[in-house]
Amino acid sequence: MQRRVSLPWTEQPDGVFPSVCSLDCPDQCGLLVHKKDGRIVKIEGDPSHPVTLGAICNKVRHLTERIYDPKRLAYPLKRTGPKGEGKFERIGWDEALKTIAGRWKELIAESGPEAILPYSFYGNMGRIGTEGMDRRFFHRLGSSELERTICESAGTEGYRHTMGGSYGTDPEDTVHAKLIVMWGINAVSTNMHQVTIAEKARKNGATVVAIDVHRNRTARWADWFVPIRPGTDAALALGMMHVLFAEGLANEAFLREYTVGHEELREHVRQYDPLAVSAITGVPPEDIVRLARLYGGTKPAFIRIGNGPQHHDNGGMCVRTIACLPAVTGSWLDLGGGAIKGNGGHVAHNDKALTRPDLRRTKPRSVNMNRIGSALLELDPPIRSLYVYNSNPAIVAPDTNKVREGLRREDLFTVVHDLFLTETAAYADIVLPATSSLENTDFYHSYWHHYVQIQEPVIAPYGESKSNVETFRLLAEAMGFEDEAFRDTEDDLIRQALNAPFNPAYDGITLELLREKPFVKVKAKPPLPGKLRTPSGKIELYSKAMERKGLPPLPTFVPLADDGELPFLFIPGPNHNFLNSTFSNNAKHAQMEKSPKLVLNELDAAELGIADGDAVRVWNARGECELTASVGRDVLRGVAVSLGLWADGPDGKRAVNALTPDRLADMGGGAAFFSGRVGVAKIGAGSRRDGA
Ligand SMILES: Nc1nc2c(c(=O)[nH]1)N[C@H]1C(S)=C(S)[C@@H](COP(=O)(O)OP(=O)(O)OC[C@H]3O[C@@H](n4cnc5c(=O)[nH]c(N)nc54)[C@H](O)[C@@H]3O)O[C@H]1N2
Ligand SMILES: Nc1nc2c(c(=O)[nH]1)N[C@H]1C(S)=C(S)[C@@H](COP(=O)(O)OP(=O)(O)OC[C@H]3O[C@@H](n4cnc5c(=O)[nH]c(N)nc54)[C@H](O)[C@@H]3O)O[C@H]1N2
Ligand code: SF4
Ligand SMILES: [Mo]
Repeated sequence: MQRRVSLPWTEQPDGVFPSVCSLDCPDQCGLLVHKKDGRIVKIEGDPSHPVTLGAICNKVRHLTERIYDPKRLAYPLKRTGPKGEGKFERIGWDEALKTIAGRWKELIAESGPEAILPYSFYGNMGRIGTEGMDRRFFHRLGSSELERTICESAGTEGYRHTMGGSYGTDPEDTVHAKLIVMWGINAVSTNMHQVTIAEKARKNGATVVAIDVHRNRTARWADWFVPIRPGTDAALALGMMHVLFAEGLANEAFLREYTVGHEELREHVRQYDPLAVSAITGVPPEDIVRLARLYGGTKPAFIRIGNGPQHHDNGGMCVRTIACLPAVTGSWLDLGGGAIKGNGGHVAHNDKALTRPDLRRTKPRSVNMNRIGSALLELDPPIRSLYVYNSNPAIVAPDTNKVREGLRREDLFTVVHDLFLTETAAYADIVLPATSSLENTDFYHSYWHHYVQIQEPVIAPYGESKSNVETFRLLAEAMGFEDEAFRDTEDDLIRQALNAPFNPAYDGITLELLREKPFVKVKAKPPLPGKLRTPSGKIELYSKAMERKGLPPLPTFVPLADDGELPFLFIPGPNHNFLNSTFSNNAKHAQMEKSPKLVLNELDAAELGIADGDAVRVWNARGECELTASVGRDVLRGVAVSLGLWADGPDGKRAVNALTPDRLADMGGGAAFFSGRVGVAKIGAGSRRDGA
């Protein structure tokens, strides 16, 4: 297998091609794509990848079925029926581009470019197609700007207040950990190689603890599962700090040298004694003490912080607080200790060169993607056109009934660029077909491990589909934009991204090197010892920056917002066999996942007359959906967990975001998917629909 070949890969009928998984998953696995007679026949892990080592998930093992799914879009479409119904007819790219550019020119003449809004996320993590040519285009257009906050932004901001940015432990080092805490992360499903590494550490005597609201796959695999009430993790972390300080397990030398505010913190956590914390979290006081002793007494201790605690009203503060724990024990200085929330800072490329904010002439209004429904329905002056790519907001955004009401607006001109006719695309005026990542050139880096990689096209574009980069180039041309920025080739864009003088981790990494070596590790340094990018240069246990923003300067437990009186806190998380809504429309993956479940405590279920396997209606004032009850002891009372962002069923009742609030979290404009309340009833048992 060679990377340098005489023919482009697309023109070689047979071979095995090193590739990279493009999905929004921390592992960013190295892949080997097998091609026979011009078609991909098999996708497997690349054993030479230093972190992912040839193991990949089932989702991507079956990716070929998605790439050649007969439902895949092969040409542009124009809507012929009512919005949402999904009736379209085939058109050519010329007509599609002319229609879009024509309509946009009219809208700009009437209302200015801010009437147009892009909406995108990371359906494909390739940087030049997802935060490159697209951003250039919308900067030059002068459109409203989208705040891309749907995933990790509350936690990222919370972590930044403590640690100065997305810098954590190198996951490869965590094999040396003797305690691994999976905190609100379902790593068996969502970060499988962290589990592989933890498994090796466990063979060397490490203990694995899972702190979660659900006895999920990760909790079952862990040595100790600590169930906690949703949204109360900050209290647990503060209770652990209480014990660490009280029992002399705090690392005083580390606190003096590397932190600010430790004296204030020591005083502040006195109030979080195990009894008080137990009342908030539901974790028994003796378990709080045991957990703190285990954490303070084991070296190295590593915490993998997941998305669970931060998809709440108080998510930023929760993550900031958990991130203070390694500072109290000084575990940052132990090889494999510390924490990972996200490691994007280590691999930060030259974003300015890629996105070209200088192409924008005026400061735009900005729209938080978590409020897309309200934005479409309420903004004044209104959004008159929406361009969606790399995302499926009709399924993934909070409060989807509101989102769909917005998408139904007759006066909204909507364009969707995707591989499939998604639930969102069903509302589009024009649908454009997108290539899969294996049909594109792009540049990838993980937000967990420290490797960068490029993808080169393995197969020719499916039908008439086009990549994001090419589509935005064509749109620029149709709009009459003559800037050089739109003439850059894929290779130019990658070179510009790699030329990042502010990040020495990229020194010596060139496109040529990436063409020769499939995986290159950036030269990242551990966050400590050294100077952090916080205002003080140290870990900020007390944050003046937060104080200035009106936030509590010390880590603090803040209860969830009031979401009404319904009995259950609803936690609609992702599932094992889909990647957000991706794969939910592919028969193989839906079959592997079986049915959309609602996990209930057996005592709650008994009170409601619900048995395992019953169809249940879940509702609140925002909407309703129908799921299958999974009854047992996997959640605490008053908690209902659903798994996966399912495509609408025939009756359209499986979309859990019909129930989620579009409130913004405490930091970063983040989403609060997991802070909504619902009622649950058995279907067919005179089910109540109060609150609906
Ligand atoms: N198979 C698969 N892998 C994925 C994805 C997918 O959809 N499917 N999505 C990808 C993406 S985009 C992301 S961001 C990551 C997300 O992956 P993770 O970081 O694992 O985040 P979630 O799965 O959202 O939530 C993790 C866990 O948090 C728990 N949880 C919810 N609320 C709380 C709480 O208040 N406290 C605690 N302690 N736990 C809580 C949930 O029960 C869940 O088990 O996974 C990526 N990988
Ligand atoms: N209830 C609930 N809602 C959630 C979450 C949750 O845990 N619970 N998780 C949230 C999180 S963490 C995230 S990250 C978001 C993710 O939400 P999205 O980013 O919307 O993720 P997907 O549902 O995977 O949709 C990605 C879409 O991009 C398309 N796509 C893939 N590659 C390309 C390409 O190269 N070009 C174009 N034009 N399109 C492409 C795919 O076909 C797919 O339709 O969902 C959020 N929503
Ligand atoms: S989805 Fe994640 S685990 Fe699966 S192949 Fe892609 S990067 Fe690897
Ligand atoms: Mo995400």
